[in-house]
Amino acid sequence: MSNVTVIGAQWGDEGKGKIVDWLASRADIVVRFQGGHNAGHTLVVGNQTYKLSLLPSGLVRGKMGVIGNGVVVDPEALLSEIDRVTAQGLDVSPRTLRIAENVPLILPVHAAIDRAREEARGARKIGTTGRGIGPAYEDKVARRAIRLCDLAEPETLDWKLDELLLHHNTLLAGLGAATFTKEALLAHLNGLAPRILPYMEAVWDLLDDARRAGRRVLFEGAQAVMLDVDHGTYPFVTSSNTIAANAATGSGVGPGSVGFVLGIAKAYATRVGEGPFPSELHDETGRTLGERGHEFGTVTGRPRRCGWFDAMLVRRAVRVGGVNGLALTKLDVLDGLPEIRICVGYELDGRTIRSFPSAPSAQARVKPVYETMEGWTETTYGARSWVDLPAQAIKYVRRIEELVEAPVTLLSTSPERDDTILVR
Ligand code: 2SA
Ligand code: MG
Repeated sequence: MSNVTVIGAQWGDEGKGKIVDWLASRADIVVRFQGGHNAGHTLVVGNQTYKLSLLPSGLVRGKMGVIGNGVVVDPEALLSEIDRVTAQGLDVSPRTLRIAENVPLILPVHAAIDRAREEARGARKIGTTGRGIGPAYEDKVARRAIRLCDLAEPETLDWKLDELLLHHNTLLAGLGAATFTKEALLAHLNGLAPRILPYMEAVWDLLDDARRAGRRVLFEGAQAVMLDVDHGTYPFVTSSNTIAANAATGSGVGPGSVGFVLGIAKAYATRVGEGPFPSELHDETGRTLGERGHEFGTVTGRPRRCGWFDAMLVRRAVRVGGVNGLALTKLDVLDGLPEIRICVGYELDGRTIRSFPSAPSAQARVKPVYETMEGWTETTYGARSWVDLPAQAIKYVRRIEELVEAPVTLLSTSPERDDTILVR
């Protein structure tokens, strides 16, 4: 196996954690390249359930984990996650985890702004995770971010915090929220620095050495294409590029290292937070999907909105994400439904269109166009081979392949790692 990059092909929570875990056993290094502790990856290994936010999933399999420069790291959240999984028996140490020296940090001030802004937006809120992700990325682009390497230089930290607070305290005061003092932030960072600095590394160098040595790298995406800051349903998106191209920029490797791009898609659709969702169901079927699929946010516990598989949005994710093959998850949640629908286009002002519009009011006006298929009565839960699947389920998978114009290469039939069918 060459390198593989895993990305979400819908709005996140497609079950990337399990697939990454399955692939991690075949890789040497697992790299996170974007997002932060807004991500939530659930891994079930035997009778242990690991809920990871910031840590690369490969650590669960004893593989080296790398946090690339494209991530935003909340040092406090990272250290408490390390403590939590260490208590579960994982080995997380500077031997197994490396963090890019140029990674921007999320400070308490970022989460405060994230929440104050969401509150100020009221009905127009984005529905963020409130973790400070957006404000931290803004600081990176605005060239005022505190980066991991700054923790090793007290004099740099001092003037950078002045600059940062000049900006953010003005904003917080404007929003009617409490401001921060430099002393408090300095104490916060200096308290965390001794524990986090030992993980610091020039990961671009480490990853290129790995490439030259023929080691296999797995890039682990968080969130999904429809939440990409450029290609998603803007402004209801996260603040990073979630597509495979960012695996290169977000970790400091050349584009050739991205390798095979595996898009993960759920057999239906879910979304947490606000924003357009043309195939959303507000009826009993929607509630059934949510209950059977245990559709609650890993990080925030928010119930996820549920709906039918939107083939046109996944087709778009395939195209802009550079997806070579899809892993389809949670097919079993559809078991027993008398009929299943697939969104195959949209109706906008009486016209049928295939591509979801970009302008907000057009997005609000589109209606889904469905194709209906007969369901299956048998269970697909835990199936480990293609021949174990009901004929109608196979038909559903094949129809998805045709519509999204990409092959389904993996099928996941339960949270257990071994309940995975390699289709080709
Ligand atoms: P943010 O916090 O700025 O990244 O939020 C912006 C939008 O991105 C969405 N978003 C997510 N959507 C699905 N899953 C995510 N991770 C957690 C999980 C979510 C949770 O894996 O379950 O626990 O609620 C995730 N992270 C960000 C978010 O809903 C906004 O629409
Ligand atoms: Mg998740």
